[in-house]
Amino acid sequence: MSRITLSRFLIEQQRKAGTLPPELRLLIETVGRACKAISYSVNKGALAGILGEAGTGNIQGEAQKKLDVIANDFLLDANEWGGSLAAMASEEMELPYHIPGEYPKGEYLLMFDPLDGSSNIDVNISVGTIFSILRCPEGIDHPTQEAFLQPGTKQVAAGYTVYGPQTMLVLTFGSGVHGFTLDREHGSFVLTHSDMQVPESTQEFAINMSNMRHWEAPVKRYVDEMLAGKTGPLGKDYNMRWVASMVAEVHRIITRGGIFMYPKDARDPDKAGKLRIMYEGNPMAFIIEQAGGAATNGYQRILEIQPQGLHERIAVFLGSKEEVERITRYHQEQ
Ligand code: P6P
Repeated sequence: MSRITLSRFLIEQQRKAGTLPPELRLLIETVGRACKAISYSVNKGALAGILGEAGTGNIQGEAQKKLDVIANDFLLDANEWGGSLAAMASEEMELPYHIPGEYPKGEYLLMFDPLDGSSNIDVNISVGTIFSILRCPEGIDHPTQEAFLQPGTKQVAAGYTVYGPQTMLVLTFGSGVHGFTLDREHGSFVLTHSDMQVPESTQEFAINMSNMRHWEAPVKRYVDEMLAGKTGPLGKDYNMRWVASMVAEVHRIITRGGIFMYPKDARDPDKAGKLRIMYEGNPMAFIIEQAGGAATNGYQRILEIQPQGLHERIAVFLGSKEEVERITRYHQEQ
């Protein structure tokens, strides 16, 4: 069977009536190229002297790792000149990045978390890049953050690249979810997982249990029922995972099922949760829903939430439909 590279897949999707406009295809290919460069750097690690702290902080008030900054720069450098974008926004930057005057602008807005889970880098555990693509509202030549503040249902494409034992790019533009594995010998992403589907039921959950004393009642009820196992109300035993890398959790869930939870908790009552809606919640929710799963903030679909700020945080419950529906019901019943 001939190998279908990312470029070939996207060109063939573009040929199908209206599934992928040329400019969007080019943009996705460019993001893929930037992720390849990030993968090569992540894989070099200490050999390239790029582990450890950068000595700088980001808008989130987090200490940046050297690779956070490198990954962010790769994505900016790869995408600023192509002519597809009106602007970019990143977890690592307070304000949107405007396309330099010497380059043409395009109709899309690109948002990304350049290296999610970066606390795992120095201990050699999987990390990833998450990206989300919106259309820039008509008539806006100099997009401020307001242009980005669109609900997740407006996304035209989203994806992540997980830098694990394999480097995999997983992508949707509204016609299902497709996975590509990086072939380092040829330097190309090759289609290896067509039309990925999240199993509707599961026996595996992912949450940081050390925060249990801070959870709200519906989350405590839900997790207690799973911990009760076969003799409990759910009548089955569950297993638990926590990688502290959302991209790795989501990839496991889209591959074999599960539920990922990062709830609001009492540690910081003013925060709706830890994860950011624009470049973590929305892209992952789009991917999971396109793969037949569900994604809510405990009360509503994440994709329907109207964001109020570029770095707004939300609670996230996503994965196998049966489980997300149950914990969402518990929130609604309280
Ligand atoms: P905690 C990584 O920092 C991240 O944003 C997600 O990738 C991950 O799921 C979560 O935070 C881990 O958070 O509180 O367990 O370290």
